[in-house]
Amino acid sequence: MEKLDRRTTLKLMGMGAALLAAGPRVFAQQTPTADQLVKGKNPKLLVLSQRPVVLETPYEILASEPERTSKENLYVRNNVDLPGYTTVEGASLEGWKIEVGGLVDKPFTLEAKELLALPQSEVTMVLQCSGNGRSLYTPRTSGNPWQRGGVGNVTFRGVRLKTLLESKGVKLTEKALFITAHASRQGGATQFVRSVPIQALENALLALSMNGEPLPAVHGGPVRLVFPGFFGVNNVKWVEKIEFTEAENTTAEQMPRYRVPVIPNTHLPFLPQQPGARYPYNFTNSRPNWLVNVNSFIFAPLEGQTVEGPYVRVEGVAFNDGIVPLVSVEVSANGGRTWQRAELATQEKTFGWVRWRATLLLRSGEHEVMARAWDAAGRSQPLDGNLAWNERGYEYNGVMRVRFTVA
Ligand SMILES: Nc1nc2c(c(=O)[nH]1)N[C@H]1C(S)=C(S)[C@@H](COP(=O)(O)O)O[C@H]1N2
Ligand SMILES: [Mo]
Repeated sequence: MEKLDRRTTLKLMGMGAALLAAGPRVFAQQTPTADQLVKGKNPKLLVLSQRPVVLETPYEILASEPERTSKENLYVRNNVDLPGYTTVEGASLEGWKIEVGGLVDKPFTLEAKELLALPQSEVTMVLQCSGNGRSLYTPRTSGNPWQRGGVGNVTFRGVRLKTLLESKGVKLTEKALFITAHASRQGGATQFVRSVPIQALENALLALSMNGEPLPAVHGGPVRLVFPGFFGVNNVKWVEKIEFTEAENTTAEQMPRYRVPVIPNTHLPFLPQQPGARYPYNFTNSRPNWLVNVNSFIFAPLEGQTVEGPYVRVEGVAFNDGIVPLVSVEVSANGGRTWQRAELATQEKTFGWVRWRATLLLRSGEHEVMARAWDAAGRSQPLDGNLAWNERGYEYNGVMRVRFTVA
């Protein structure tokens, strides 16, 4: 007891001395804003973690950019920081090399700047952390407490991985079942490795730019391997090595992290857990956070707003993995008893989010509106998102509800 007290006293004295020495600035240093952690970010982004850097887009800021998320506002999720890559400015391609190997007939090493001379392709896609919405699970799970702002809609441009392989005359062998990408370890960064199924090669892109500007260093510049339709974690920033492999890699980002429980070889998208229960993750009783599940967000009205009635415009965005088109978004103002179809901006399949809007006739007073998207494969969102509760809090896609007042 006495020992503890003495230690506590000494610690407090130390803190006091530090405060005196540093003056009021010490408070600013203890809670850096997003722009202090990553140059060029909106200072209003929420700092979920300083090291590694994790920044969430506040929901009203996300909703203010319904077409495309700007580099200033896009969320950041580092598991591993790459020292020096903490700005929204681009990063130099000079000297950056990418090794391509594994189960191919001719492994090769590429000077990343060679990519500039190959045909370029563009894709607009949802970049979403599989932990997005995690804080809506109860009881609380492990991991960064994302609300709904671990997501954005961005346009990547670069060279398709397929195009690169063709330009080098490189062929995969039959045993190549996964694409395993490794991030740079320069500056002492620990490894970050992720595997996706070989089918992801179809749309894989070595991205050099985002939203028409050099790919921001913090978002993986100078080169990032993106897989449209796949959750954030699979889109390896600062890519340095691409291997074609027979199996998923076995580092922590692949197992046990970034997975959800399943019954092997069934259609069930996840195996419901007793909320709060632990799970013995292995390669067969769980699957990785790969394809993005169907989701939709209400961007207007926002929670707590007061709007004019009786005709109220409700709008937002919806998306899926881009494998089949979305077919509808429905809204309900009576707790799901009846649903009204919203108008969708497009019914083409796309990796980007699709805007939708509906006009509801609402009397004055308080209302709760829900939105739910459906795709052509019949996939939708659970009314109770907690059904998918899993101990690491991944892949939340419960129907969103917004409460507001009609004047
Ligand atoms: N090299 C590297 N790539 C990475 C990560 C990382 O820590 N290191 N984090 C992944 C995760 S979990 C997500 S959600 C996205 C976040 O992308 P962003 O920071 O560009 O928004 O990057 C993925 N790619
Ligand atoms: Mo993530």
